[in-house]
Amino acid sequence: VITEKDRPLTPNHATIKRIAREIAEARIENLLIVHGGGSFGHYMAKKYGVGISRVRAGGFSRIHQAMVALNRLVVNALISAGLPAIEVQPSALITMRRGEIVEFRLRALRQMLAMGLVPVLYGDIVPDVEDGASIVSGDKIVSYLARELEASRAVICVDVDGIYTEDPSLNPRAELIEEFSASEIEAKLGPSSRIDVTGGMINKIREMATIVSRTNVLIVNGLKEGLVRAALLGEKVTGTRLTP
Ligand code: IP8
Repeated sequence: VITEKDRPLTPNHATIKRIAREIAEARIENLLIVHGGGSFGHYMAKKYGVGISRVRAGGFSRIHQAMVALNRLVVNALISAGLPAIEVQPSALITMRRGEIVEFRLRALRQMLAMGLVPVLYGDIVPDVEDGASIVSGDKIVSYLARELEASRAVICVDVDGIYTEDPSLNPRAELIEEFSASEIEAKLGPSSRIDVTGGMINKIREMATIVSRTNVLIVNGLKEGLVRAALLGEKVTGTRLTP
């Protein structure tokens, strides 16, 4: 949503600005934002190695720096929209083992939330005690934080209307599923069509499936004006509600 995914290192400035405004208008308390890699992180991860193990330090640095560049655009847009947003660097807080989070230092984050700040995290490349480095997806960060911080709601913003019966960019007859039971994932979902080193829609749902029992998860189209705002406000919107 926030980048042109087929064009390397190309942000979608207008959309970033509009979504920042919508988030600010919803006036949510205890808000935390996580964004993905788009044509910044995924492009660089592909360039320097996918499923990275023992990645060269130079690649680690460049993949991270691409994410910092994208994050800066997001944070600046949020601040311009009036939110007290602050970048929080995942690679400084998270340690993984074989691609799973084994440590996530949360103290500063909890304190920021208590002070009314809006932390903005992102998918990142992080140290991995087995593999040297791993990519942590924004989705994994969302599910981890939703669990630890006991989030009541997660609004997931994507470039389609929600979960479909098939990939809508490949099959125009794909139908939107308004309520999707997380237990049906493996039977119903196929892979994404575009570059996504962390697994596209199916991995997004797999991650969210781990939190649906206590967190309301709603997937909406961030490219359509007003949906993010409405979803944050708890209004009824077109999208997919995830159920246990
Ligand atoms: O788009 C991936 O984050 P995602 C971040 O949330 C990198 O999967 C560095 C590829």
